[in-house]
Parts: sequence; structure tokens; C-alpha cells
Amino acid sequence: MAGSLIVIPTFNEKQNVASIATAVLSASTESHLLFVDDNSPDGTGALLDELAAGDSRIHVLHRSEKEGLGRAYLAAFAWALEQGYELIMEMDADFSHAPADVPRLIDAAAHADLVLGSRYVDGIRVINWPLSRLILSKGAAFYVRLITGMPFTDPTGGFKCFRRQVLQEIDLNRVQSNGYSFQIEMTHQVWMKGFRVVEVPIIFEERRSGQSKMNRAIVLEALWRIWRIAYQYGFRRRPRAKHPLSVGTREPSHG
Ligand SMILES: Nc1nc2c(ncn2[C@@H]2O[C@H](COP(=O)(O)OP(=O)(O)OP(=O)(O)O)[C@@H](O)[C@H]2O)c(=O)[nH]1
Ligand SMILES: [Mg+2]
Repeated sequence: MAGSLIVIPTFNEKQNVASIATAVLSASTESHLLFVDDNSPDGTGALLDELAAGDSRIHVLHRSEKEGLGRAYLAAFAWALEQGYELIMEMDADFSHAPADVPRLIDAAAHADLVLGSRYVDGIRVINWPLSRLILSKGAAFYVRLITGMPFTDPTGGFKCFRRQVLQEIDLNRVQSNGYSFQIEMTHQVWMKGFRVVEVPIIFEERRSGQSKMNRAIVLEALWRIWRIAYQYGFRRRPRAKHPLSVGTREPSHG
């Protein structure tokens, strides 16, 4: 049975993939990596195949067209469950998420069903971000909390770690979001099912190279989807009960 898998979706990330693979695998030597490439026109896919051929810890899933982050992750989760990984992480290719933080997220998953890397727990930790981007991100967090009651500081973040059971228990077919709202929708489902979600502070850095895939459509999708996400749970503002498989509900051992 394999341990942890770090999933990195890529679209035109040729400049980043080799260095992120090296950095992540040296920060977390026991982990495996799965890149999910949507047939990037810049040739990222071919480069990923070369990396995978040179290191058995690197895997690649090729998809025929760009269908967004959400679809890429869902395909990766199905693969990860089939392969038997215990922990499944999400991470960006562009060095916004520090490879050195990977072990901290993995460690936190010993006592949580879902670990969220948060830029905003106990302060604001973003480097080189334009103020407009920060306002958008903080505004999204406020909006999500207002409408759904979900109490996390950074619900749009994409640096997180799921326990296997969580991905098995949630209805992945039901997840429809694609952009940032994918992150919100996944976390909301996990939380509403009564799983234990914890936030771990991370430092987020603006991408070093390559192009942003962030656009107006992604923001608009998030704005309306939040309503749908809340509606699906009857606008209930907290989980009903702890999930029986939650690590948070296990009997503490005595002596
Ligand atoms: N497979 C796949 N990966 C994607 C897609 N859109 C974005 N990604 C990847 O998802 C990760 C996050 O996307 P980013 O473009 O960095 O999004 P962002 O962090 O909001 O924006 P910037 O950092 O400003 O570029 C990166 O590794 C992207 O390459 C997609 O449609 N398909
Ligand atoms: Mg990015």
C-alpha cells in the first residue's frame, strides 16, 4: 500500500515542472508525484513523460483537452484511490506553494481528515501579490463564510491534504465546480459530512514564471456557485454530526 501522493495539475508549466518535481521529492522523500496535464500546447506533457521515465516516484496523467482544474483533480483522485494511496495532496506547479511546507501538511493529516494550507490563519502571508489579488482572495473568504457558514480562513486555497477515506466518502460525481470554486466545493462537502478539517499556516508566493490561468470567468463561476453549494445543503450552516470515519472521533487511547 502506497503512502502519500502529491497531485500537481499543469497547463503550460514547462518552465516549472522539472524544478518543482525535484524540490517536492527532496522535501518529502517518501511521497509520490502525479502530474495531470491537459495537453499543454507548450509541450509540458512530453517533458513530464521524460521526468517520469527517469524517476519511478513520478507519474503522469494526460488529458486530451483543457477542462479546468476541477476536472483534472477529479481524474487524479480516481487514479489515486485506485492505486491505494493513503494521503492525497493538492499543490500548484508554479512555486506559489512552498515544497518545504509539504511535510507539515502531511504531518497534520495524522490528526485531521482534511488539512488546508492557509495564507490567512493568524495573519496574512502572501509575497509579491498585487493588492487587488489579495482583496479578491480575502473577499472570497468572507463571502464564502457569509453564505455557507464555513469557518475557514482560506477556502479558495489549493494546497491541501486529504485522507483517503474522505475522498472515498464524498460524492465526487456531484462536484461540478471547475475554478476556485472547486476548492470551496470540495472543502464544503468534506466539512458538511462531519469530517475534521484543520488549517495549517503557509506562506504563499506569487508565481515565479509562466502565465496565470486566473480569469474573470473563474471569479464569476465562484460567485454564483457558492449559492448552489449552500442550496444543496439547504443553507444549513454547520455539519449535523461527526462523521463515523473521522480521525477526530476515534477513542483516545488510555495508558
Ligand atoms: N490540468 C490543468 N491544470 C490547470 C488548469 N488550470 C490551471 N491549472 C494548473 O493549476 C495550478 C494553479 O493554476 P494557476 O494558474 O497558478 O492559478 P492561480 O494560482 O490562481 O493563478 P496565478 O498563480 O496567478 O497563475 C497550476 O499548476 C496550473 O498549471 C487546467 O485547466 N488544467
Ligand atoms: Mg498560481
